[in-house]
Amino acid sequence: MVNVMDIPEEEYIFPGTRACAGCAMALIYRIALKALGSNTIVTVPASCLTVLHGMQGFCTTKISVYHTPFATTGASASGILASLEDKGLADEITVLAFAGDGGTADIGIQALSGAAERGTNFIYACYDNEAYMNTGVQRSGSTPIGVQTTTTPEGKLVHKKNMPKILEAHGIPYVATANAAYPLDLYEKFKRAKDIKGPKYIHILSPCPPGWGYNPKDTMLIGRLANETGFWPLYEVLDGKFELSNSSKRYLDSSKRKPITDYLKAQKRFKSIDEKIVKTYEKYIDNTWKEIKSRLESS
Ligand SMILES: Cc1ncc(C[n+]2csc(CCOP(=O)(O)OP(=O)(O)O)c2C)c(N)n1
Ligand code: SF4
Ligand SMILES: [Mg+2]
Repeated sequence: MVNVMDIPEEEYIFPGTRACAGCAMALIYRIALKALGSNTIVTVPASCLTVLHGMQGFCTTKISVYHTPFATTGASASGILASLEDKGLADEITVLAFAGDGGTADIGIQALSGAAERGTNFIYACYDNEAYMNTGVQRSGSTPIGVQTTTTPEGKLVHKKNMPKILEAHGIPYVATANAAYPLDLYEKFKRAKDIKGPKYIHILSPCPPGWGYNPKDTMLIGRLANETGFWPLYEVLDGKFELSNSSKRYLDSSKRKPITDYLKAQKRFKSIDEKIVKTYEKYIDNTWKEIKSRLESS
């Protein structure tokens, strides 16, 4: 297990990015780059992460970043890797695709699926702020039920898409969930992914103060509640073997979980939900953990 002293001091993002105060995505990116080091090329589609990098002519990172059209993150990663292979550099340089939930669960899903199926040796990280934030909070396939966005003014009607499961169905060697509020776990997962050959997929919950409607100082608190209520369990699937991460293990016992209302009531995006939606969440969480238990028992 890593501790805070294991995290390298070197920063790969210069201070003063264009991300909002309290942005979890900026923290996730910072930790991921510390885990992967300077021999990394990142490919990024249109998103808040593009904005973080700055206007044309500037770049807030010390590493090479390729800005790719919205739908093409997976395909661009395969292209970068092919070029590195051609130059004999593929073993030295890590290819990291870093996209938002809209760029992953919706418009980029076929390019990602293709890269996973081809066995591209890359890490695909999805920072999931659960909506299209960069363009003013529209719903995505990863927006949870009941959330108010500009395109779901009365609350989204269906649950979020389960992207980690979809990637698992591709039979790739590594799939993990993570959460910006657990940076050591996040660091460890990127480190592990770096040493595995083939496609690796890490799906990270990324609280967003303006999009979720909470005070920027509460990003870690909100992220922790997602785990403590059982809504966002942390786990890894390594070569098909399912393992619950340490920070989520105690929530196998339902009595240890906080009520989901602690999470929902702390964010303005859930302000239109009623008792029926709360019950839907309770059932969703129960089902999620029943499945986790049966996977652990059968492995
Ligand atoms: C083909 C195409 N359609 C739409 C857009 C406009 N657009 C830019 S960023 C964005 C939202 C991205 O959402 P997500 O991937 O969740 O990242 P976030 O903004 O939340 O960080 C959209 C719709 C675009 N750049 N290209
Ligand atoms: S809108 Fe949300 S995800 Fe985008 S930069 Fe601001 S806090 Fe980060
Ligand atoms: Mg998003």
